[in-house]
Amino acid sequence: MGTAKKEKSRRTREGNTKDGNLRVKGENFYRDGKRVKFLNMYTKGGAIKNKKGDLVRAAPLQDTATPDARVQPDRRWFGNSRVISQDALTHFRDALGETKKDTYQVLLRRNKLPMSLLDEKDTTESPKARILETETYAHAFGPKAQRKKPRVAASSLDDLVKSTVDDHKTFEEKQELSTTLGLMGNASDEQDGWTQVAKEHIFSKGQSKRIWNELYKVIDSSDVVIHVLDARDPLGTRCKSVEEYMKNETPHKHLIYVLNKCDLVPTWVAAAWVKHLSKERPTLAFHASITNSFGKGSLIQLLRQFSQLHSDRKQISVGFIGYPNTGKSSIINTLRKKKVCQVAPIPGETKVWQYITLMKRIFLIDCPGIVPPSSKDTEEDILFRGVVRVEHVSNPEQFIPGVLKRCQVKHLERTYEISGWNDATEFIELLARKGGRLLKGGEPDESGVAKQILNDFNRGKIPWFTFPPDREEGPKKGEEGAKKGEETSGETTSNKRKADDEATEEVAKETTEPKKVKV
Ligand SMILES: Nc1nc2c(ncn2[C@@H]2O[C@H](COP(=O)(O)OP(=O)(O)OP(=O)(O)O)[C@@H](O)[C@H]2O)c(=O)[nH]1
Ligand SMILES: [Mg+2]
Repeated sequence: MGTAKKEKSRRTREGNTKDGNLRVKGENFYRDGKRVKFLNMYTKGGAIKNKKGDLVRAAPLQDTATPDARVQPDRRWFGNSRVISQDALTHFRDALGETKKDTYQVLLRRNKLPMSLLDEKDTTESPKARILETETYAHAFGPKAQRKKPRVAASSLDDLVKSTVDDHKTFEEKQELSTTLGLMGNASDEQDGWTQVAKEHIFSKGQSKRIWNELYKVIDSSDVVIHVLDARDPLGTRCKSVEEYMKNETPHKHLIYVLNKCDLVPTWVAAAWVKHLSKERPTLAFHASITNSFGKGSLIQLLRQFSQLHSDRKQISVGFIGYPNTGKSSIINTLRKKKVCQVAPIPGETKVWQYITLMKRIFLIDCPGIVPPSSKDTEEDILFRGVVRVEHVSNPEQFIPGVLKRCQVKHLERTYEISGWNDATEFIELLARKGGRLLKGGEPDESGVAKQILNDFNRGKIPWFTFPPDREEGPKKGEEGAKKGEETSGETTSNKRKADDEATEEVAKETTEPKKVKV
């Protein structure tokens, strides 16, 4: 203890420079001036009144008189305000809108701009669109009606019908999305206490609250979200509601598509799907395999670019989301070139989210498969997306006509080496006889064989794919060669695979000690 000066120099000497009361001899070092004032507010802070009860001095913060305040004239007060003309603002808004729409451009440092002022408001939400506010009921109808002619945007009846149909479609889409968005994990297509079709419990897999919570955790922690799609049915395995959620709630996160299992479809199909999906988001074709992958180099390159975009951050996290069994964990294993995540040909293999280090600055997050609840999807749709474990399906033979419809006869003949069936029952019987799967009395084991077929279908043993939009007729001229390759991804891939291997080596160099954190 000593004088303030001495005490201060002692503290500097000892490296204890944090602010606080200096303990000076003879002074009250428990309370400083600020604290004393604060405490006085409690003890002496009441209003002072005279004998008659008139207010002499109001309590702190209760004074109604405006204090004499004067703003010091200083040009700095006006330094930051900028005025721009309406034209310039419109031009800026247009340019901003374009950039935001373009998925290949990224808007950086959003929080430096007054985004809410610059965003164009959605016109459908504006009060002008609400008819009763612009034109009251009494104005249009009744004895005092003043309206001569209704204002209709369409010029002809056909136009009106078309716009009504369009409106209805958008309304239905919006409603469909809002049910899935609102409940996310609270799935039930029950309306007014009754359900249209009693769905088996297994067809609601991937919709539980627990899974959605995992999804939210992954989205919250990621800067880049990779939506993994199955190349055989990209639109079926797209989670529209999650995309919508991300567009509204987390517009600053990057969402990209990866079309996995490209080895199971002809090259022209994969190329057409990539072209189609690229209109909406950056899309990459991928084949997940530790030894013989495709598209790995481009994916790593893309992730590098993202990490460079956010060079101010210490690291970026990349989340993998999508339907169960689309190969999310397999892609992570491919990128790391070793088995870091559990992979299985059954849906629901990944149960909880999981962090994996790819490079010093890039982390990957594996997410369990999700299935957005939809009232439109039939059990067949859900089953053929590989969401359900086939062994739990009761009466699997009811889905075999669906398999026959989706697959070409020649592919089925080649896979099972049988021919000459007319319908699903005959097909199952032929197969059962060939494989010797018979029950007592020579009856074919229908359900066992049907389960086998469904498994083969989902695991890619039977070739099938959905046609890309506008390409139902098959490959174009230049793509014929690719079609010969059918089940492989064609010749061009071999060159690219070389590039992939180079990228792998780079990752191997950069990867730090494998660090796997299970949360
Ligand atoms: N042919 C082929 N099969 C693949 C490919 N990627 C993954 N698979 C297979 O698909 C199955 C499912 O892969 P997973 O990585 O477990 O899928 P997931 O998306 O993690 O599934 P969940 O954890 O259930 O959500 C495995 O049997 C993989 O071998 C691919 O590119 N081509
Ligand atoms: Mg997984």
